[in-house]
Amino acid sequence: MTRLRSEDRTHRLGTRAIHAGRIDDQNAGAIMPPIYQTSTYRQEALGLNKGYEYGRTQNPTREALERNVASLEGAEFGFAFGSGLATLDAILKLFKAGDHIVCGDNVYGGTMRLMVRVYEPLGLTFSFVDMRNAENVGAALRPTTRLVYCETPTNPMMFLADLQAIGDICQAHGLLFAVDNTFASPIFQRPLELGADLVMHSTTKYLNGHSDMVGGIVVTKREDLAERLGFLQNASGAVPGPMDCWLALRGTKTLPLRMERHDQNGRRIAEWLSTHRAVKKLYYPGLPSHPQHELAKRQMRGFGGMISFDVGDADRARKILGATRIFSLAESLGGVESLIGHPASQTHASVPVAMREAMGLTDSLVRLSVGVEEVEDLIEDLDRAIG
Ligand code: P1T
Repeated sequence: MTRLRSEDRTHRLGTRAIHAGRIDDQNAGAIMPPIYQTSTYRQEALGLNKGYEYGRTQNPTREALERNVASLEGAEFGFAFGSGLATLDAILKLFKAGDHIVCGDNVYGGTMRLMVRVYEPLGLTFSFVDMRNAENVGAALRPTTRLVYCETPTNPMMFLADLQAIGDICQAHGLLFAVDNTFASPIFQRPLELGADLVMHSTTKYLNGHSDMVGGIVVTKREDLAERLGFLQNASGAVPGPMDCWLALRGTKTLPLRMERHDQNGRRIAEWLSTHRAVKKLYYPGLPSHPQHELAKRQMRGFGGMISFDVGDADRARKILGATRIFSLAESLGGVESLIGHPASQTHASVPVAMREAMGLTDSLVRLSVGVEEVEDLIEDLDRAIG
């Protein structure tokens, strides 16, 4: 179980991003955390070791990442996994058959697939509700409800959930509250301060920021949850390798800088799209026209680089997706390079069509992950592609 040390709790966010979790390398004084690429550790005698016994159970590079992200989120404990979905898998294993979970109706397609296709057959029950209105959460509660799970902003509709309001409901009913903070990152949103018990990330995205690994992490302040998650991390064993932890950790050092630029570029491009005649609907919480802009300003410090827009015609969307030159057509998000995607056939293909349509996730919806390139180049690229 990886717990923060006192030195991981000092300083401001931008300094923590670089220093929290630091490994004090006695061997050579390496500035960067060593990659402990080892499956096991020499033991001096039976039962006598340096706190490391086996690579699934403990790894110093992994611990450095866990401390770093826990520190950024204002947590005490962190647990890294082999993917964002492996992280959610561990969270869902906190529950047992018969337990009920309330989840946002717009979440990453793979999140819903894991819940409905893997855990529902094992006896967990789920209600998917529109969390733009916190009252829907209260209305969905049952005597067996144990967890409320939400993304905000959501993938890909950029809907927001009022974390404080949902946190209050959870507290009043003794429920756990877990938030997927992948889209905002701890630089722009810190759910633990607003009532969440667990915060998870796909580290594949903004935390790594360079599209060169797949991983996930969950952090918490609560020792009881940490004990259970630490047990599950070892018992189920979906741990990330040390090299991937190192890549994520290298990424978090520049997270504040990158987020600032994603945010600047995101705002500029959203404003530009808002005046484009081909754009029928635009989803970006940083625009005053976003129905939840006031909430966005209240609970987020920036709005980031994720933008979705609807061009009203699937053929037109397909043409745009094939015509950009700087924006690459690809799944995933949060890297320094800009990506363009089609949620209906890519990231959310596993979501039932009726549910997709009800939330506005149409075949003509295009999703942008705006990178950190020169924004004028990005606008020219989109201008050429949208026509
Ligand atoms: O891909 P993985 O690291 O397992 O993370 C899953 C995941 C969890 N939560 C959110 C909000 C996500 O966006 C994702 C993965 N999303 C994509 C691959 C995507 O392109 O949207």
